[in-house]
Amino acid sequence: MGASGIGQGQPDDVPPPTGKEPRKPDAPPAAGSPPARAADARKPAPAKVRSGPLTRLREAGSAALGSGPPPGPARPEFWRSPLRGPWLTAVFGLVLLFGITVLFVTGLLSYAAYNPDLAAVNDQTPNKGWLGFYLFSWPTSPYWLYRLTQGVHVTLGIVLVPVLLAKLWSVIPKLFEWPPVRSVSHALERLSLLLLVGGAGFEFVTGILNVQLHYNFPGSFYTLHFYGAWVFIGAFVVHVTFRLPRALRAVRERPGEPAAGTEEAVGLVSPRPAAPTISRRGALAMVGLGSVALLVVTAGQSIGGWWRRTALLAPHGRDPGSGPNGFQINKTAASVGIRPSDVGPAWRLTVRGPGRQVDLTYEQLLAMPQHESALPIACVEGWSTPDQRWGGVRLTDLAALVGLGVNTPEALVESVQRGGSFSSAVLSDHQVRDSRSLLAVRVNGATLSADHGYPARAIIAGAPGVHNTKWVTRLTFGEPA
Ligand SMILES: Nc1nc2c(c(=O)[nH]1)N[C@H]1C(S)=C(S)[C@@H](COP(=O)(O)O)O[C@H]1N2
Ligand SMILES: [Mo]
Repeated sequence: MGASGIGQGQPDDVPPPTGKEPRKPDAPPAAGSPPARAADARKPAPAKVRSGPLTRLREAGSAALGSGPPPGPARPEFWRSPLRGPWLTAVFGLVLLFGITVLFVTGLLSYAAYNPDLAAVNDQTPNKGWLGFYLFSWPTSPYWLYRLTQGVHVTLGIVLVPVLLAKLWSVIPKLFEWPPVRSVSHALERLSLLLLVGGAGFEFVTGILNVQLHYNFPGSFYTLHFYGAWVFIGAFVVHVTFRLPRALRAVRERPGEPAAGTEEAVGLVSPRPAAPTISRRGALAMVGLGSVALLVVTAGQSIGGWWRRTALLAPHGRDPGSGPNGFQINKTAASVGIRPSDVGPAWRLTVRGPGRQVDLTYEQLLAMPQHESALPIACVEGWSTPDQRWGGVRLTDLAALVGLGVNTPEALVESVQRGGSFSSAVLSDHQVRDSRSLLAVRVNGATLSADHGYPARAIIAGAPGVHNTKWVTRLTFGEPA
């Protein structure tokens, strides 16, 4: 801590000033001090820090020779906000530690919910290798599980944006650290920060573009967001390991920061702070208010029903229409090229099992035992609907048509839709066997609308929306031939 008194005329053994002490906004920059550096802070102050015209001259000379920071953001005194300091950075950091952990876990769950190991058509990242080590067969109960985890993932991701931006703002002087690289370990640390900041930006940007339906990035969203998450979380773990103790120490102290020049303060506390226009707690409250505002205009899309009207940022629109089919539609029939002839009188449901096949007309399907189940649609984009009352035929009853008994195997569900990664899906055996899983022909007492999948669609307990295939024309039970 030898440098803590630099520029403030304090001997080294004087403790750093506390936040209660009045600051001196107009105090001149620490003229004789070299830029505060963590390494310097640990060394005893060299004699030359006594400021004076001679020292200043020497400083100017060494700057000219390239050893000092160039004018501009690399100089600590360039940054003048009196708010920056270990306390504020630590508070934002701890909020992000909690929030990003939840984002990562719910993100991994979202991938698991697709049952990617079951079949190639379910897997958007087939080359994941051991990154899929944690995968498990997605349960059908509780049936609202995906609605919850994905709603939390998307809503929290949006709500954390102000906190992320504030955290980056609070540490921005460090981006311009001088010299940019001091040693091999310092270079490695900076590289990990590049992955951390770049990774965070990448994950938030791809996630938000996806939920806003702007698929304007190269490659598949799933691939980018999945691998990006692993790169980011690696850097995140490294960062938390090194910084958590310091952050915990900082929040236990008062918002007033240690003096400029201490190890904690390096790069954060301005050596030449401007007069404050807001307190640290005030700044924190403003960021919190920003997050709450985003929560209020976002959460409604995951609650659905009446609350959807409050989802000002929902890209699909706030009014899904009225009547039994009046709930959120993802892709309309027209938008994915479903022709009236595909779903007209010529439509057939083909049911295939080992060595057997049955073709049903729409009327024959309606003549089978009809059941009801109340299940939501929960999309990966974070929106969902409250439970809808679906009516149709149990998947197990359809399996029975091709001679399969109680131990119904997994099933490939295919749509009349040509192409598109969501036109087919493989359901696990326990998804098929769940008595709530239907090939639905009705919803809320009415015939399915064209956009909700007429003549028939899959409705699977607990599954993500993407596995509720619309405009179904073929079911293949067991090993696809
Ligand atoms: N054939 C087909 N089925 C599909 C899709 C699709 O694009 N094509 N989208 C899926 C997705 S991603 C969701 S969230 C749900 C949405 O169902 P809804 O439009 O009836 O609300 O349908 C699923 N079924
Ligand atoms: Mo979806």
